[in-house]
Amino acid sequence: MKLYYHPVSTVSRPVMLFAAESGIALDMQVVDLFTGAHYKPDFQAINPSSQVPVLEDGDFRLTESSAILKYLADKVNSPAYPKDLKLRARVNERMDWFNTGFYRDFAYNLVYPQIFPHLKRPDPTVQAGTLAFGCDKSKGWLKVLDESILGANKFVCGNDITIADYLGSIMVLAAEPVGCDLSAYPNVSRWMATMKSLKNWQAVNAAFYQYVVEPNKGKPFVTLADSKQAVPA
Ligand SMILES: N[C@@H](CCC(=O)N[C@@H](CS)C(=O)NCC(=O)O)C(=O)O
Repeated sequence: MKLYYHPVSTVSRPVMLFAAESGIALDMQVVDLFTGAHYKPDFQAINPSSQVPVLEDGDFRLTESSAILKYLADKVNSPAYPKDLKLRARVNERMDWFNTGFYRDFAYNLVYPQIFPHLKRPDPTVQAGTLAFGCDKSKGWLKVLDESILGANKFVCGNDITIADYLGSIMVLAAEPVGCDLSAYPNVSRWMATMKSLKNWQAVNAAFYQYVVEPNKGKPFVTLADSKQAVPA
């Protein structure tokens, strides 16, 4: 199987991490988002949405990180995507929660407009409003993650790791380039420490640290601390 990816991409890395941890061999094909390779006709023929990741399994092509994780897990019969109807529904629920709730507000309304020039709003008032909105919404999502989703559980669907943990933890890692402190969320911090101890975590996230976290160190950013909402009790 072939994976079109970029090593910095937030939605490529969960697939890379899950594949590495599960011993799934993938033919890795970089699509250089930094030089606009995803807008070239040869890649648009593969994914008209001009995005990574894309999985190819023979003549079957699949986009969307969440769908790719589910496909790969089923392909190797992984316990990280349980077969039981209700356990599986819970994994799907958590993945949708990260993808359509947390990630949208945390990454696209708080972190990315500050570190990726093409996602910065051209009008300073709009930029400030976007960040303030993203900040407040993110605090709400993190409170839910900390208290209701994780609580005393080791992972987001209970005490066994699932593909929802691979997806969600890489999304939460987006906190690091802007220096968002997660210590107000002890269960999130504990879960992230567990995920960071995975054998392949460092290798999979090395380019993200090199090209995104390190160059932004020491710069002034709006962080969760700037939210108008009080820190959750
Ligand atoms: N919903 C898609 C999102 C894919 C996505 O946003 N990929 C980013 C990399 S993190 C990308 O390819 N961006 C290039 C662009 O949109 O210009 C997924 O989960 O796979």
